[in-house]
Amino acid sequence: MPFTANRQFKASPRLLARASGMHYWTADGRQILDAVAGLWCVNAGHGRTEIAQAVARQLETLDYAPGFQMGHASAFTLANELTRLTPAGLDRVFFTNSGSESVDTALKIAVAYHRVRGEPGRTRLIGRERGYHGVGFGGISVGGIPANRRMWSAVTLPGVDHLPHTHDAAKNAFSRGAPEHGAQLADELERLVALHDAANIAAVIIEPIAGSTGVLIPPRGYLQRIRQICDKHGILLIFDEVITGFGRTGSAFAAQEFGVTPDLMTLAKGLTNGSIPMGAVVAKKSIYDAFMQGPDGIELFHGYTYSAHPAACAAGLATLGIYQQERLLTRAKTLSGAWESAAHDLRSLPHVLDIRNYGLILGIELEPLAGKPGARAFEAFLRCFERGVFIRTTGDTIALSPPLIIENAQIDQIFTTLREVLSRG
Ligand code: PXG
Repeated sequence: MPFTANRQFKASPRLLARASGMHYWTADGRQILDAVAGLWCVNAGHGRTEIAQAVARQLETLDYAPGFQMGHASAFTLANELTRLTPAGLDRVFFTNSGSESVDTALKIAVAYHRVRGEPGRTRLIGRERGYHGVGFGGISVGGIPANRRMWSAVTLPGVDHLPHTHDAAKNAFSRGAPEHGAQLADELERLVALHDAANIAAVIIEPIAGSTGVLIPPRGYLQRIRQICDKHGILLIFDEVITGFGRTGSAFAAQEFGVTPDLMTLAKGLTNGSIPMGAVVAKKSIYDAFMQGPDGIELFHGYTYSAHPAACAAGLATLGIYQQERLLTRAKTLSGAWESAAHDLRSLPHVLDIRNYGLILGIELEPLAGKPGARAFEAFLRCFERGVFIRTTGDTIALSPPLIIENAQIDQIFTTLREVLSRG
């Protein structure tokens, strides 16, 4: 089982059987409010019939279409619809099947881009401590989660450095929205450039808001500064928007929310509302064009059997339609005030070290139990689940990211349940 304590789970399984709107139902019929949107992906809520019907229609019409030297119309339609939402200039799309594949694809495009432009020395990649970029070898190499790297440290990619993470509990605890302190941490990138020479560096990849490692919101001005330094040295900037994309922050993408445009962005999850696996890399046209200058023939030796799978394209098109019709991509802005104040009301409960929020994202960091990291938050997860609310924990941080269709009464239910659970200490 993925990232699961197999023996514990099998001793006491938690099986989901059905989902609709804001809720799951367990195999034994209990209704559970979903405060995580599955795993940060079901942004339009569960069981959307428009998506199910579009997928069914697609499978009956064209079940599979090979993507190598062949195409089908919905792949291009989805790419066009998607790039109506992405920042101006980011209008070339490569489809994958997951966030991990999107990350490895983006890293490969970045390195190849410099090579086709005649700068083959630019191969080094820079990630960040506490970054999560999936589980491919590329992703764990630029990622900064010790447990995800430890077993494979001898076989991660060479030529990778990490910027420091931006979490500064001493200065920024209980920040509402973007924290005040830490923009200067971007200058660490200058240090790496001085050390290696820009002529050897291909790209920097960061999550605008780090999700999996405990909800780390970028300090004010940090992303802008990273962008400036990348521009100064011709380094590509990749935003991993697998979690922050599709309305999570209150804008379609974090790039727009923070006013910083990357050169490449990696997407997945919300692209199909979690219904059919699909990811994408969106690139600036100038990157695409660089590949079109070489000899006629295959320009990028990369792709997947299921790139732009027709069922995933149908799901993606139906999903983007729902986001637009229901104005879901900006709904987090409307709700974030209520979300933020309900969240920060938990501040005085026992063992709460920090509460951090942005859009419809929340991290509540708990004091670890002595000698048992993660155990206190996991206990809270189990108690919330017993009380009918599904939360997610990472280490000792509770991470919430509900579907964007959430109503105020459901926000109340989440925080009332958390209050009961955390009050017990
Ligand atoms: N990048 C980012 C920023 C992610 O959050 C991936 C890449 C990889 O995506 P795939 O589709 O290969 O899993 C992710 C995935 C959690 C959690 O609870 C987060 C993810 C996956 C599972 C659980 O924090 N993010």
